[in-house]
Amino acid sequence: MTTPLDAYWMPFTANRQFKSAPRLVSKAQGMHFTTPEGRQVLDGVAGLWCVNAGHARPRIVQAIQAQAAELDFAPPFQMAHPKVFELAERLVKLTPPGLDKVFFTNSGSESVETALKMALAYHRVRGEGQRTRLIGRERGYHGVNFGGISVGGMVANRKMFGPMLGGVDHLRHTHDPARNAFTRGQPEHGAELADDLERLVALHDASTIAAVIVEPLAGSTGVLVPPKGYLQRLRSICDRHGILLIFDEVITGFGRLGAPFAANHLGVTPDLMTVAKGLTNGCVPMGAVFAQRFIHDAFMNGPEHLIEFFHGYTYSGHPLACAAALATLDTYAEEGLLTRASDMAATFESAVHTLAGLPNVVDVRNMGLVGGIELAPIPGEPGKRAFQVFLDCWEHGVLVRNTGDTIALSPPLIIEQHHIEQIIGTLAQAITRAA
Ligand code: PXG
Repeated sequence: MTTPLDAYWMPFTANRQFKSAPRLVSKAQGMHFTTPEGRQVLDGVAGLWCVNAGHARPRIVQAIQAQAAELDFAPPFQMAHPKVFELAERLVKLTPPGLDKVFFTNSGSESVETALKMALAYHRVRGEGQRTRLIGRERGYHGVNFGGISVGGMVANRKMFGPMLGGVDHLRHTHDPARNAFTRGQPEHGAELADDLERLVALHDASTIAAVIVEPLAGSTGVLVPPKGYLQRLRSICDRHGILLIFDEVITGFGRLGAPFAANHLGVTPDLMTVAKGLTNGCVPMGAVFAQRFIHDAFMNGPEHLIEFFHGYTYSGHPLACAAALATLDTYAEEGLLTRASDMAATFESAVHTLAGLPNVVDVRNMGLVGGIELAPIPGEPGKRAFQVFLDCWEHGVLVRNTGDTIALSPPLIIEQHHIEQIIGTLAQAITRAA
């Protein structure tokens, strides 16, 4: 390495470990990264759950190049450019009926903050300003900003940062290995955990609760698949009490489970839905919040020259991001990628579950093109075994993701059988070596 590594403080990274043995990628194409030394690494995680159509897709590359030359920036407040409208219209055709309005952001974290603010302001504009309480879930991940870590439930993301937002409470998580370990697809047990919301209503009163936010499938915490009927039950409790339901679809959006969104796949429509990542195939930062028409319409009151929702980002609906997103949607449509995970799910499921008998594998979970392999921690050193497996796979040409002691897989949706075999084969050897 000739480039000094000192100045860059890396995000969500063991900086000292990394800088002692750097892992760099300098090119990417299709299912593979290439390292500066010219080594090919198969991408088992779509970059970071985002490169759903695979890397360097020509249509997307060309769209970004052309857009940079044509219109580099357009002010997003009191002004706009044509592609942002075109993109919004295209997107709401993919969402479940009712989610007809879309607000643009630049990341999943910003989408979450936006959705939480929309929920609070929605209740206020309709005269229920006392609904200020936000409910998240243990083990939830909703990005790293203050709203997101407040409703989130991963302790390492919370404990360093003070009291965070007030008036937040949490549902229990749905992980129940005693009853559900090694389930293929959605677990049988746990729908009743949605009743935690009834308990919180009994504790706080529904009139104080604005919204509940959950990931339909919790990714970052280590792939927790929703128990059968759980999200339906949450939906009906929200309906009963006038509480908004927010789905954080930052990783489940854009085909990960076999339909455009988990909401379509599971037949449960939230009131607000956050996305990012696969929206632009990871090429240009962009996020979005989909809102039910009734939420949007509640804001459309008062004098017409006044701003209805005091929120937005300099780069909301950035022209480069819009061009990338439009070309991404074209690529998804041309190749049927938003439903391809359902075609591949059975093959992927069988392959992932072959890891079940290996040393220290305590659970295997899967849904669509998402897999989670949970390992027994090394006593006294939580997270270390999965980190070893991650490093071993990287050295043997496969990129996987470790979180806690779980290995997560979320490959590009263009994956073929032989890629699945390579990922699982490499992982099996790495898990065996980590015993
Ligand atoms: N919500 C969810 C459900 C996410 O998975 C975010 C929000 C935040 O998105 P941004 O774009 O602000 O990072 C995410 C991000 C992992 C991992 O290891 C997953 C994410 C981020 C970092 C690591 O699975 N997802």
